[in-house]
Amino acid sequence: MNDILSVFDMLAWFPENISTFGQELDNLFAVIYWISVAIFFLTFGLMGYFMWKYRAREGGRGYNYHGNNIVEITWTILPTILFAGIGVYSDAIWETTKYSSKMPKPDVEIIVLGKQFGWYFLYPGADGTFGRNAYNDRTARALMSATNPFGIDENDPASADDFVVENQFRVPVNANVMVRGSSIDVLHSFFLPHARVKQDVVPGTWMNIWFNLFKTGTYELACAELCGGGHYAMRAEYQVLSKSGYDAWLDQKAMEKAAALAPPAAAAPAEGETPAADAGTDTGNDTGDVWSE
Ligand SMILES: [Cu+2]
Repeated sequence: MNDILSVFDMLAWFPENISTFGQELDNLFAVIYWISVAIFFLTFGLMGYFMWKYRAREGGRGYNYHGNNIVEITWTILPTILFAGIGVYSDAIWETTKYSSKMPKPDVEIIVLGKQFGWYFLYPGADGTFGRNAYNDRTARALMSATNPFGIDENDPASADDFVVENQFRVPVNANVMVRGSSIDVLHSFFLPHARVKQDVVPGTWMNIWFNLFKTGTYELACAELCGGGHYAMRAEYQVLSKSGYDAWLDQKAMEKAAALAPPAAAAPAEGETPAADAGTDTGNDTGDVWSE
């Protein structure tokens, strides 16, 4: 019997669960899945049986049939009870995963922006606090640009260690991670299959997404909303790191940012390396050399 059932068990196709609330979600999924399997065989089995029983026969006569109140009331009430029951059963896990008021106190906060076709992440750095940006201050939206998608106000001292990465998502293990998600163009869906997280991100508003992952490793991050021609490429890997590994990564990023902001003393152009020296390499491409004329 188990061998027969395992043929239909698509639940085995799920990726490994690494989320604290994942098992509860998988149980809900399993209940709905097996109810669907049972109803599928019941309805199609009956349909096949009746097709055979009432098949065309020599001398058979069709007759008009104007419904049956008992049957119609039954097939209205039974699904109503079934769907209401699934609704009540799933409410607890829905509250746990999606209600902002029920989310645990975050250990780590990250801001994510979907874009065609990738993901920008803003980390608060080692101090764990974001400086002024478009998420926490609407007026900072004026600072948003292609090179500053989060509208970070670098004049705010708290912004000094805030850093942005593209398609490089890192979270610590065994921590309540709160992600504030939005999009800079169209609808995207922030999908972490192993973490059992899937949340649409919508331009113009912020969605709260939380999870707590109990296993370190490298996993898949994908966009689960058909968002344009490059949708297929909107995937990346993310890492669940040990606490020390995560802190080391934050320190490394802070150093990289400090180096990038430092005065470019060593990078000063050498003599003879003026823009004019490039003139001879002009390819004739109109969009190439913005410095000419
Ligand atoms: Cu997308």
